[in-house]
This record gives sequence, structure tokens and C-alpha cells, in this order.
Amino acid sequence: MRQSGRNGSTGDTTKRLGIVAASVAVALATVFSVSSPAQAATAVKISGIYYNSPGNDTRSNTSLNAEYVNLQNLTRSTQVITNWTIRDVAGHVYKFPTTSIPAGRTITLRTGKGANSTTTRYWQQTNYIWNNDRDTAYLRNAAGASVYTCAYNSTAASYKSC
Ligand SMILES: [Ca+2]
Repeated sequence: MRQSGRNGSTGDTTKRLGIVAASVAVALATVFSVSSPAQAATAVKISGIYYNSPGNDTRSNTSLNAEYVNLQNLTRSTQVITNWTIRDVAGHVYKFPTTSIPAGRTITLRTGKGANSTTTRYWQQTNYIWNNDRDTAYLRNAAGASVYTCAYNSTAASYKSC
């Protein structure tokens, strides 16, 4: 009768290889986690929110349009943001119509009514979107994936740079 090799060297080698593989996996995981900030780089960001328009909140169209969000293209090429959305904590959603932002440029989304131009979009609202004390702006791409988020929590300022 032959003896089984359960205590033989083959099993030990397998264990050792397993430990080596695990070490390599940990090393790779470390490398990738270190490089993740670069992967998180975005082409378009929310660069700022003017959430407390000047003067009293009279809901005049002028006052509504003094409340706005800026999106900036951080790249050297045109970025298409058609069907991208901006939303607040309360669940108001704006969807960009056919829109592109030239390299390095900014587009402004104003709360009130107006005629869209290449540099300005209008949400066409009759009430304010951005709370004067605290809120969060969420930018999502056409697939609904989060692109950028900007939160503020201060009545000491009217504008949040993101
Ligand atoms: Ca406001």
C-alpha cells in the first residue's frame, strides 16, 4: 500500500505559493489605492455655486437668475454634457439640453427664466433652488453616474467655490 502524500512536500509548497500570491495581491492593492486620486480626476466639475442672490429673496426673475451654478471644463478639449443633470438635496433636477463646453471654459446654469445661450443655461424656475444656508449640488453624466458633488453649509457667504 502506498501512503497518501498529505504530509508530503507538495502540500507545503502549495501553501507557500498561496502566501506569496496573497502578498502580491496586497502589494497590488496598495499600489492601486495610492493611484486612485488620479483615477478620480474629472473632465467637468462644479466650480462654484452662487446660492444666496444679492438682496431680499423677492423671487423676481433678476433675483432668481442671480442664483446660479458654474460648471467648468478642466480639459483641453470640448466636453459634451448633453443629458447630464444637476440636482439639489430636495430633489430638483435640471437636465442639460444639447450642450458642450469648450476647452477650459465655464457654463452657467441660472435658476430663473431666460433664453439659453452658449455660455448660459436657464432652469426656468419661479422659485429658488439653492438654499441660502446649506445644500449640495450633484452633477451626474448622461448615464446617471456621479461626476462631481459640491456641498456648502454657511450663511456667512453667498458663494461656494468648489
Ligand atoms: Ca438661494
